[in-house]
Amino acid sequence: MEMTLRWYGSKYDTVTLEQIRQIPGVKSVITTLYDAKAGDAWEADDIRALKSEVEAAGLKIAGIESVNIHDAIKVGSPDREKYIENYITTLERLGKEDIHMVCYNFMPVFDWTRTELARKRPDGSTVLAYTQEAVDAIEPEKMFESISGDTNGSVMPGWEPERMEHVKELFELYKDVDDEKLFANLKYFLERIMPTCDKYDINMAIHPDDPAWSVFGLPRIIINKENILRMMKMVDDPHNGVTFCSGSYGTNRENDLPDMIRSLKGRIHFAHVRNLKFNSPTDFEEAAHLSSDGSFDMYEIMKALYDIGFEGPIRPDHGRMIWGEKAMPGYGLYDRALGAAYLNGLWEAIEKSRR
Ligand SMILES: [Mn+2]
Repeated sequence: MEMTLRWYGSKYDTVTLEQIRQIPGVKSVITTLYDAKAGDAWEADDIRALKSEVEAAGLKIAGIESVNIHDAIKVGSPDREKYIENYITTLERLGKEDIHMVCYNFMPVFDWTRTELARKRPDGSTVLAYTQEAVDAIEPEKMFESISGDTNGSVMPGWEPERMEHVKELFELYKDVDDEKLFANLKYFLERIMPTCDKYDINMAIHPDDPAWSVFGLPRIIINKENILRMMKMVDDPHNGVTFCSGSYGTNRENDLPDMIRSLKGRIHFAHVRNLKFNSPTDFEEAAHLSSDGSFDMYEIMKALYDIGFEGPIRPDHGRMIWGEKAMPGYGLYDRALGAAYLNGLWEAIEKSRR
């Protein structure tokens, strides 16, 4: 595996490349053109500029998170062709710059859902949290407003204000889209882009839905082992793969994470590894990466990745906000650096114990 950190670009991130460079074992970043709109073809010059900036700091780009998918592709409207063409152009330009992993998601309307961005934990740190009760009590249009006070001034991925202004219209767009339609539209998209992925050796890595169940009555398909294996078979190309995100699949306590990892051998192209602490099956908060701080066995998760021969980029995921840091919720430097060090430690121990 290749340890990385997510970086939003110097215009948006409070964390610098110089800081990332000093985290032991981190030699590359996962990044994106954060101002690119879903559906745009990325300019080759912008990709090159991003790459030079990262390389000037002594790091590499291990992959892109994310190249977002336009809603027309997800709902399967006739104008999707134009947006698929743009997506293919972006993939070609990334491939030409020697970038070979692209994370994306196929979630309708909301990229991810949390009901609190700064829940206080007993140690005084703050974390993102979710309660089903809070979701059930709120109108979807109010969702953004309800959390926007706690963003520390950051633009949250998938919750861009200009997008949230149109939430009502987005819901209208998805009203006839059920799980089966969403699967069909995903298949159509993948079949169209696979020749380009094969040509440039680009690993597509779908991010699971977060939380891994339907919210606000919207369809959700990338939620469990059955569905993800269906998707792998539906377009049976090694470049059609997965971002294994423990914190997202793990929201559903019925998902056996190490077992899911083992069933996806050869198809996990990217891993997000983090821990959650459950207070009830539908009330959870993000914890430190350490197993004993949350509800997951992080050793078993890393061991499963080791056992399937995982060689792709991996990153610590959302961290707690600690030591007075002010950053995008989940994306401060300190706790993610601790997470990277811990995951590296687990990996070293597993590796040596297997020799
Ligand atoms: Mn994730």
